[in-house]
Amino acid sequence: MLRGLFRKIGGLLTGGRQVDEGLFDELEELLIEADVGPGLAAELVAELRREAESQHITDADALRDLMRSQVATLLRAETGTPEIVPGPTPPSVLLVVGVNGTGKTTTIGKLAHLLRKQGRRVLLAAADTFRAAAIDQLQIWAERARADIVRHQEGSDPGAVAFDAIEAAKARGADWVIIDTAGRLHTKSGLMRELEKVQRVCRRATGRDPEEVLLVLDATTGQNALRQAEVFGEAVGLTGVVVAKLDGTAKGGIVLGIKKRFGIPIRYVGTGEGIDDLAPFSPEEFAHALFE
Ligand SMILES: Nc1nc2c(ncn2[C@@H]2O[C@H](COP(=O)(O)OP(=O)(O)OP(=O)(O)O)[C@@H](O)[C@H]2O)c(=O)[nH]1
Ligand SMILES: [Mg+2]
Repeated sequence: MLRGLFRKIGGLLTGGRQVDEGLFDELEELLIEADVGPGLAAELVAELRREAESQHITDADALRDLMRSQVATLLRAETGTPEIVPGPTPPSVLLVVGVNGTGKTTTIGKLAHLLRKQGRRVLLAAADTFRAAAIDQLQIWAERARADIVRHQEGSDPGAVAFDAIEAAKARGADWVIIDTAGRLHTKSGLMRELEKVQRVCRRATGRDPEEVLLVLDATTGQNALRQAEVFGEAVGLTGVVVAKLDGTAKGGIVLGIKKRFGIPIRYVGTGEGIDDLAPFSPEEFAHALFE
């Protein structure tokens, strides 16, 4: 699924090449190129160098195995499971946030489908009221995934949509409410406040925090993703990240940076535009894909 994510790195650590300083330098360059970020790339390579020395590793194949386990360890979620877990009583609430066009609405369609396949009743809340087209787009996903939807008019209050959706979910016995929100520039504080309001409304309707606040990141945006995670994290307290569009890039490095810097678990990865193109994130698979 993630094949070729880091093609060049895979090419570097093969073919019985000897481990020397030049190899570590090249590796660091390639990690930076793959959006791992200069600081983290240097850190990873320094640690790899130390381990390689202490284990007397001299060929690239063994170094590759060492790096795979290093990366898998970094990515393993210390807290909780990689997949979403429902709250104590239904409905559980999943709030989806992120900047414009990262893949929020598409991810919601895929998630609804995933939960439906597990026999859960799902209700989508069209709290991206900014454009009529956004509401229609969510409606189409609801139909595809066989989920319910609560929608209001274009331009209506997103908080009111979230509240009505949760009330409808209670009445209909839905297990999950997934709230779509308008993409927003993380630099616009007014819009960030609006998001906080939606979250407060959720608390009022259920008496607890949303089970999940998922930030959807576009894998192709590079290091700016870190800034997005920081700002959305401050505003609404993220519980997890979905990295969408991993199929469209050879630069999956932000996954490492996000986990390392914020400790937020990567819950799912998006690998295409289809309804089945979402998979629970696997650190082992990701570490393996580094060198395929
Ligand atoms: N290749 C690929 N395309 C994706 C993926 N996820 C979403 N897309 C595409 O990215 C584009 C934007 O997706 P949306 O789901 O509308 O993004 P959004 O975050 O809801 O956008 P706004 O509501 O405008 O902020 C669409 O063309 C999707 O088909 C993915 O995992 N892989
Ligand atoms: Mg959208």
